[in-house]
Amino acid sequence: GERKYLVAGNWKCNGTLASNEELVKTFNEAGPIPSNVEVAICCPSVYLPQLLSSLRDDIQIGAQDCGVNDKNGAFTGEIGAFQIKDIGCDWVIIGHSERREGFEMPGETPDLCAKKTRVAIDAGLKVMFCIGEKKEQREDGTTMDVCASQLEPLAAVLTESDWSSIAIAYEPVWAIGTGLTATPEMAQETHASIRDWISQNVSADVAGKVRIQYGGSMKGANAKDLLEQPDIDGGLIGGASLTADFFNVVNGAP
Ligand code: 3PY
Repeated sequence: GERKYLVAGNWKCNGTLASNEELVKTFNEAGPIPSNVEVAICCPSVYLPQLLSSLRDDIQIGAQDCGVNDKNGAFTGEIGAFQIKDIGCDWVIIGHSERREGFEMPGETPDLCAKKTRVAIDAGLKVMFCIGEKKEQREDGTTMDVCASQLEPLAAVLTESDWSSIAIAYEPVWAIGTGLTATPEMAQETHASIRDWISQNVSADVAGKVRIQYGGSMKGANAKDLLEQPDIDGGLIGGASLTADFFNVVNGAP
């Protein structure tokens, strides 16, 4: 197809200098990356310099979030998109469901996720923008309403050309960290609906070009069946990106 697969690891809050060194060695020795696949690793921000200096050049590197501030300033604890770009990263994940949900703090709103995306794109980063429904919402049949409500504020802050810097990561929340995976057919159906939404609300051209990654317990054992679906253009990989199995996903693209 016209879209290159995008397989990205999301390490979440895992790793130490020592364990990263091991994993980098594993990935660096894992053999060639197929020419129809783009690969990225999004690690905890403190370890970005470690990966930038040690991970093979054909794996891109990204952060897992950025601040909403677009310049230096009094934002204690924040990391600016311009800083992520400054040290040499290509990507940032925005709006992962774990951040939308919140930890000990209130979670991120759809508007905040959209604003961060604007700031990240202006800083020259590419964004993996996560969307997806919770279990009750799938059961209620509102999956696509939820996805649309997350895409609307995004579409509102992007010009048509900005979309070349966006990948959409569809991650059904009930499949994250649970070991449950959407069946390839279920995932394909939602991916097709998301592409259709983009076609209706942005343009057919953008819909044809934008990559829609699947996320949620994707691993070597299920990657091939997912990646064979016509509207699944890659993955955002949690747990399996912390092991050699990540390369089974990379090599699972048809
Ligand atoms: C998962 O694989 O569970 C993820 O959340 C990837 O982002």
